Formats: sequence, C-alpha cells, structure tokens
Amino acid sequence: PQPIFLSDYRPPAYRVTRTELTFDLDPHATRVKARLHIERHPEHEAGTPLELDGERLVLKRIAIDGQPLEPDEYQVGEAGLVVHRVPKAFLLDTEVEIAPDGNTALSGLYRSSGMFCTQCEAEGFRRITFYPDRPDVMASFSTTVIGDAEREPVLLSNGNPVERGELPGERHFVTWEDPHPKPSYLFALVAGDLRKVEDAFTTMSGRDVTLQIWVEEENLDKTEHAMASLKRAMRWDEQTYGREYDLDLFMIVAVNDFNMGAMENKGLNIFNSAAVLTHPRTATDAAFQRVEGIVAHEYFHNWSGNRVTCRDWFQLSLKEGFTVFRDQCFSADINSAPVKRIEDVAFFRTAQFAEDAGPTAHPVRPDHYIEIGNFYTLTIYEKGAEIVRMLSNLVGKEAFRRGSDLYFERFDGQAVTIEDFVGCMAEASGQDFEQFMRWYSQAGTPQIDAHGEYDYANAEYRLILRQRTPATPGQPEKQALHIPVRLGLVGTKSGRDLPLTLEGETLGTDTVIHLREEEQEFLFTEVSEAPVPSLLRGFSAPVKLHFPYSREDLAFLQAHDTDGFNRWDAGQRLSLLALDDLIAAHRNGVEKVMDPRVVEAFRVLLEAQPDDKAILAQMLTLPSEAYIAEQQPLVDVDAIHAARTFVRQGLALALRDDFLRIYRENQDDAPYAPEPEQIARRSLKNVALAYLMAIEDEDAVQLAREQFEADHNMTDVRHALTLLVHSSRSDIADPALKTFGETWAHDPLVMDQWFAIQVTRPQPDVLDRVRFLMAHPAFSLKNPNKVRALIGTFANQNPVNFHRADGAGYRLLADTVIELNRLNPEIAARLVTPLTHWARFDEDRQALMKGELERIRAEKLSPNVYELVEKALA
Ligand code: B3K
Ligand code: ZN
Repeated sequence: PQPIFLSDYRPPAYRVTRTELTFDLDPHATRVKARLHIERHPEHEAGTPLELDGERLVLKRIAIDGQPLEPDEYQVGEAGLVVHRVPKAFLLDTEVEIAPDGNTALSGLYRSSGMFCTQCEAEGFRRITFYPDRPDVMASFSTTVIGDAEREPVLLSNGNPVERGELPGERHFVTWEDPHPKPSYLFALVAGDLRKVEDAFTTMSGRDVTLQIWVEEENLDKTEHAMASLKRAMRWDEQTYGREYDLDLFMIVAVNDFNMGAMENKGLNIFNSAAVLTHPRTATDAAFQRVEGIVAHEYFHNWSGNRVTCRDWFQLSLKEGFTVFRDQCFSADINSAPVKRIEDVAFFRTAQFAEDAGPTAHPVRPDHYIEIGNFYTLTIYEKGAEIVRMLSNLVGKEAFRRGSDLYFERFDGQAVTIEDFVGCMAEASGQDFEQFMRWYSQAGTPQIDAHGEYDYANAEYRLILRQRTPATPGQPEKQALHIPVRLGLVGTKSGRDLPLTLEGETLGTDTVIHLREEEQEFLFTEVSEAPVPSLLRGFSAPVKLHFPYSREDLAFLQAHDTDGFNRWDAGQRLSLLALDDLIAAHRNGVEKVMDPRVVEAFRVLLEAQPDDKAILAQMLTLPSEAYIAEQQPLVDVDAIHAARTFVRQGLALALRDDFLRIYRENQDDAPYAPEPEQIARRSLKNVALAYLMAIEDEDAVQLAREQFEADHNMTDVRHALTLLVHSSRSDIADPALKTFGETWAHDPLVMDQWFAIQVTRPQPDVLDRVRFLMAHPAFSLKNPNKVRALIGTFANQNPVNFHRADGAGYRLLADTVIELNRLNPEIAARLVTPLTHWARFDEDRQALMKGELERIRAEKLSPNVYELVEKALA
C-alpha cells in the first residue's frame, strides 16, 4: 500500500450534481442501480478520463446517456472504474451486484442482526456503487429501496420519504429524496423489522420536525434518554450557535454491529446500540452521559460536517475537532462544567498523550496517510477539540460566535479546509493566527518547563516559561507554538488569588499569558505576598506543564485554588509525587511507606462539607494506572499497580470511618434518574466503597453484596459486582457473577459489561478467563462491541495481566488481531495499538511485543493493520 499526500490534492475533474439510486435488497446479491448526473469541471480539458472508485462490486451494466458502453470503452480494476472518453455533461447509468451478508468489515452495505445497514465514512460508499467517493463531490440524492415486505417492513434512507408502494412477489419500496447536496460518505440506508419511538420538535423559526428512533422491538423501552438528549441538543444548537435543523424528519437507528459509536448521515444517524440505548437497569450513569454526548455530537454534525464538510480527509479535524468541542460544551452546560472538564482532560492526558508519544504520533492535520480509517484518532478528535477550545478562548465568546456564523454562512453547501475555519475566526476577531496554525501541522505534546521566583523586597514575581516539543516520527525539529497559559497567583498568607499586574497593566486575578517564544519571562509587579502560581488553569492548552511544586504547595493549591480544575489537578500531582516514591521503593525492594501528606490532604477533603459531590468524587480518585504510566520514563506495570494499591489501602486504613460515613450519607433509594445531583451522590458513594474494598473491610464486603443484591440500578450493581469480582472474595463474587450472567443473557449490551468486569480482574488467573470467555456463546469476533468488551478491555485496562512477563497476554492479542485482520480490518487495527507502544517497556517485554508485531507482519495484511505495524516496527 502506498501513502496519499495532502500536497497532491487536486479538485475533482468531474462533479456529480445529482445521484439517483435504486437498491433491490437481497442478503447475498443486492442489486444497486445508480444514475449519476455528471459534469466536467471547466478547468479540465475534454478527453480527461472519468475515474470512479469501486471495491468488491460486480458490474452488470454501464451506459452513458442511455447508450450501453462497449467493453473497450471502459476498464474495471480492483480499486474502481475508468471510462476513457465522456462528454462534457452526461448521465451515467451503472448496475452492480454486492453481497451484504459476506461483508464482515462492516463498511459499505452489510447486515446486522438480520437488518440491512450502511457505514460509508470514510470510504465505504465505493463498496456500494461506482462513484467519486471523496468528500468534495456533493450531490442531491434520490434513493429507492426495494425490500421484502415481511423481512424488511421498514425501508429508510436520507431525507424525506416521497413515494412508497407494493411490488410483485411480496416486495415493496420507498423512495427518499434528500435535497441537501452531500458527499457520498453521508449516505445511509437501513432496512429491516424495526419499531419506532416518535416525538416532535419545533424549531426556532417555527418549523415542525418529526423525530424518530428506530430499534428492535425488545429495545423500545431504552430510547427515552436518547430522545430527550436529542431535543436538548437541538435546542442548544439553536441557542448557542443559531443553527436550526433543516429537514422535516430526523431519524436515529440502533444497530448491534457497528465499528464506531455512531454516524452522522444526513437525516438518518446510525448508532451503535451501545451509544443510544439506555435503561436504568441496563446502563450505568457513565453510559447515560455517553449517550447524551454522542447523540448531541452526531446531531451537531448536521451543521459542522454535513452542511459544511471537509474538502479532503486530511481536514478531518475540521468537522471532528469542532464537533467534539461543541458536544463537550453542550455536556458541560447541562451537567457540571468543572466535572466534565476534569473527566475530559483526565482521559485526554492519558490516551492522547500516549498516542503522541508512540510511533503513530501525527499532526491534527496529517500530511499523509495510507489508510484513512486509521486516522479517526484521539489526536484528530480530542486534540482537534482542544485547539478549537483555545481559539474560542483566544477570541472570546462573542467573536467566536461571529466567526462560526461567518463560517456556516460563507461555506454552506461547500467542502472546505481548516484554513477556511480559522480564517473566519481571524476575520471575526481581528487576530492573527499565523503562528497558531502550527498546532495543526506539528505533532507531539508540547512541554512547558516553568519556574518562578518571588522577590520580597520589590514585591515582584518572576515567572519563566520554556517550551519544547519532542521529536515525533517524520518531524525531528519543532517550532515554538503560541501557547495560551491561563493563570493566577495564590497568596500563601491570604489563601486568595492576588491582583495581577504585568508590565504595568492590571489584569484582575485570573489572566492569560501568551507563550510564543521558546523561552519567555513574565514579571508580575505589586505582588504583596509570596504566591504559589496556579498555572494552565482549566487546562488552557494541551501541553505537559512541569513546575517544581513542593508537596506543601500542592496541598495548598488543592485547598485554595479558585479554579476547580486546578484544585483537582493539584491533588493529582500530589498523589503522583507520592506514587513515584512508592514505585521506586517497589523496584528497589525497599519497604513502602505511606506519605502522611497525602493522607492529610484526603482527610481534609473528606471532612469538609463538599459543595460539589461530583468534584469531590473526582478529587478522591487517584490517577489511573495508565496515567501514572504516562508519567514514567519506563513503564513498570507491576510497580505501578503495587504502588497504587498500596496508596488505596493506606488511605482506606487511615480513613476507614470517613469512607464508611460518606458511603452511608450518600445512599439513596429515590427512583433512578440520570441527573447530575443523583449521579454525583452515586459516584461519591461508590468511590468510598472502592476504598473500603481495597482492604476488603468486612463491612464493605457486606455493603457491596447488599448493593449488588438490591439491584436498584446498573451503576450500583455493576460497581458492586466489579469490586467483588476484583477482590479475593470469590465465595460472594462467583455466585453474583453467575446470577448476573443468567439474568442478562438475553441482553448483548449488558453481557458486554459482564465480560469487561471479569477481564479487568487484577489476579493472575485472568488470562485463562479471557480464553474461556472467548468461547462463550455470547461472544463473537464478528461483533465489534464484543471484541472491545473482552479483548480491548483486557489489553487496555488490565496492564499487569496484559503485560505478563511470559508474553501470553501479547500472544493472545496478536492471535486475535490476525484473525480480525481478515474479518474486520478497521477493528483489527484499533486492537493492535497496545502492542505498538513497546518502546515504553523493559527490554524483555520489548522483545516479546516486537516478536508479536513481527508475527502479525508476516501475514497477508489489510492496509489498516499494515500501516500500524509498519510504523510500530520502523
Ligand atoms: N464521523 C463518524 C466516524 C466514522 C468513521 C468510521 N471509520 C463518527 C463521528 O465522529 O461522529
Ligand atoms: Zn464526529
């Protein structure tokens, strides 16, 4: 496979203005007729051949303006179709045959639980018909779907239904018309025996929109939350961005087999059932919140992605970074903003930083790729969102809104670039983003080394910031970025934010300084008392910040910082320092000693009256093993696990009564609701229970058992079951696990949780359990959710067992990747990721991990897996 380069971009020679499709559905042999209205772009000369993408299509008929083509007038290859000579403007008719049943890659038209469905982004449409399958070709679509009246009573596609009728042989059809020009990646079709839940929404200009969620019959009771979330998202986009929905109908369909979370097809969003279905008994609080966020995300794409789309796939972050930013702000607005920020950043610093530090590190706008399917990454999505967030903070709320209005108006119906977006922000604010654009082209996590000095005599505080971005593959040298650093100076005497004066300018108590050079000094004057700086408030830039804080400084900030995010972060930093010592002690075989300052900091937290329980729950949560690993020069999974367990146990022993009290105070029998207040109580209560279970306190074991048996809601049940299964109390855990598995054998989404709970067990017997569960009747390698729940969870969330010294964890993963490479390359490529981080481990493990990568490389690989393995072994 050869890479594709951004610098090779050329506008299409031919555009399609209108696309008329007819699907005659059949599981093994679906016929697709396409009539394309095609025009040559005036800049291209007559005689330019027409090139269409197409994969795995059997061509049955081809005609231009009604004239069938002779065999020497065109050529069909592995990647598509070339017609040597075509007129300036013409109608192209093709008919192809495809086999949805054999489509295990879940890209193009495939079958899931007996229904037909599609996934076209990024390049799946070429598996449906011959087409210029690129986002800068936008056409209006008419789609006629013909299906079996009994097997497929419901026939859906994009837009509005305009005609339906009966056909001979128990067949029927529906014709859909989508007036909004769209690229092929937004095409969708669904056909099957589905039921709907319907609601209505009146837009801000008074238009009535019908909302439908289509599911299998047994899931009809799991749609309420998604529908409520959709309506909230529609209103929010009107109020926050002035964006209104633009069709009479908006549909969501839940499918069981789906490579990603969901897809924003015009008017017909297709969702992984895991990203849309919820019920208090089957879904956790986290799942409710995830559904809310994804429903909103896909809906927001209707403007940021569909009405204005990407010129080419290098611009993917144009729609994804912006839309993630939009969904983050939405969730922050309707839940707790600081908690949302903490959760997002905790995830970002763990997972995106790891991506940046590995062999697949790439810029938010990559300049080349082999397989675009590999670029739906944390960098494109989450780092892209952080960049949009910085832009929004730099220009301010109002200019950002003016800029986004300008963007949506100017580029409506067009396929554009990241420059177009940033250009609108520049125009709306009058600011210059030339240096800022480096955020899009430069890969890697920038690091800031900071230090400060207080000059008592002159009442001055001198802050020195130095930035450097480590080399990443293909980018040895880095340039200085424009990094906005939001900060305050917290007076050590008063415990208050001090007024800031910088170069004679008074700036309030919280301000942003702009680091643009490699090194810069900021001199704050009239600083009346010695401060501790609170830096990078709210995580104002996606960087690693090093500052030589003492543990006393951190405890102080944790108690006094006015920025909720930095209060949390100070606690994390304090825990990390203590964990560092314990990791070293473990490695050196020295006795571990608990840092009393950590215990003290936790005691203060537990004994204060919390004003926000959700934040308190976050503050009481230690950095994850993965995040601790991120901080280490060389990852020692066993030492990290031992150290973290030691701190958890130390805290539980020292603060047992507080944890018990917190648990009891936050128990709640009220009927379940996924509301911030209830969620906060549950998370606080469950954090407390987890600490007590770390020492297997007898009271706690009983509480966990009762919580499981009370069966009040899935959040509590799953948490209790997890704690029991992860403990040594198999006398209680085993029967509970059995009950749970039997109760929910009929519900695939709950069974996913049942798998995940078991494979995260830290005990060394878990690998056998993984193998055993892979043979369980509820498991299937063909279902991405199952693969993620069992294999993905094991490899990513059970470091001590995945990184077993004998390499058995690696072998299991590689075996699975090899099998999946044939079935579903996109999922196989995602799964291989943990092995690509081999450089972070000791030599023995490195050798084992590379050995497995080489074993994978020896296979006949899909471009997806090939690209990752090549990069990892380069
Ligand atoms: N745009 C889709 C991504 C689908 C990618 C499949 N390879 C989901 C989303 O970001 O909303
Ligand atoms: Zn998206």
